[in-house]
Amino acid sequence: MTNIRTTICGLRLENPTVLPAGILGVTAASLKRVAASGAGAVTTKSIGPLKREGHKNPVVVEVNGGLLNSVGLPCPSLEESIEELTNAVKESSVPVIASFYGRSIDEFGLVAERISKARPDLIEANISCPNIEDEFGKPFGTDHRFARAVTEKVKDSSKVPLIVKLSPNVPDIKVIAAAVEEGGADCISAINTLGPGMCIDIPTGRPVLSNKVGGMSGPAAFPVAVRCVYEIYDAVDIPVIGMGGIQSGLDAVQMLMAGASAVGIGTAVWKTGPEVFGQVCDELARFMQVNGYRSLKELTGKAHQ
Ligand code: RRO
Repeated sequence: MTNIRTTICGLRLENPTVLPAGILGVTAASLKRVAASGAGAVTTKSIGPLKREGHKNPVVVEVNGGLLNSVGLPCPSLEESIEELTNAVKESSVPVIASFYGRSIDEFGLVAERISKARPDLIEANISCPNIEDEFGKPFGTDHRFARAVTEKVKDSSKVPLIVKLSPNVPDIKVIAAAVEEGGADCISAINTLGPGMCIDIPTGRPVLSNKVGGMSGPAAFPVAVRCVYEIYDAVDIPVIGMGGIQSGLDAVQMLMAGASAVGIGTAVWKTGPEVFGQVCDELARFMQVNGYRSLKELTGKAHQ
C-alpha cells in the first residue's frame, strides 16, 4: 500500500491533510468530527486573549473562485477557548494544532503560554489575519521585524513546537519566512487569505461584507499559494504546511512538489464537507501508486530539482 504518512516537527501524521484555522475549529466536538472524517491533523480557530464578537453579519460571501471573509477574529474568552482546546486534545483521534493571536507582541507571548498548558501537539501563531491590525494598522506578518519579534516572544513563552502562519500580502514572502526561522519558528504555514478584496451588492449598491473588505480564499488563491510555498521552501530549512485553495489530490501533489510537507484544506471543507479529506488522500495515494512514488518525501520540493 502507498504510504502517505508525513512528519512535521517530529510529529507523525497518518496523512498530510490538515484542517486549517478558521473552519469548524471553535468547539472540541467539531474538531473531533473533522478528525474522524479523515484529516491528518486539525487546527482550532485562532484563540485570542479576550472574548471578542468579531464583525457583524454578513461576514462571508461566495464570489467567483472562492470566498471572501471578514469574520473579524471572533472568539470566546481565553478560559473557554482553553477548555475547548483541552477537550479537543483529549478526544481528537489526530494531532491538534492550537492557533492563536495577540494584539501586541506581549499578548502573543501570554496567549502562547496559557494555551500550551492544554498540551496541544503544536501551536500556530497567526500573524497574518488580514482583518485585524497591529498598532501601526497592519497585520504583524507584513513586517519582518515584527514577525521575528513575535516569534522570539512566543518561543520564550512556550516549549510546544511553533508554526508561524504567513500572509501572502507582502512584497517578498521569503524575507518574512527567513525572519520567523531566525526567530526560532519550527514550521511555517502558508498562506492566509489574499487581499483584501471586495464584493458589491448591485441592488443596494453597497459592499456585501459588513467590514466592506475581506480575505479571499478558495481555488482562485491556489496558484498564489503554490508560488508562496515554492519561495518559502527556497528561503528556509524548516518544514512548510501549504494551504490556499486546495480542492483535490492533484492540487495536493502540486503543493507538495512546491515544497510542502503537509497540506491545509479549508474552503473546500466549507463547500464539500469534511469528507473532502478522505477524497484528497485517496486521489493522492492513487497518483503516487500510478506514478511510482513510494513516500511523500519523494514529492516534497520536487519542483525545485
Ligand atoms: O477571523 C477572520 O476574519 C480571519 C482570520 Br483570524 C484569518 O486568519 N484569516 C482570515 O481570512 N479571516
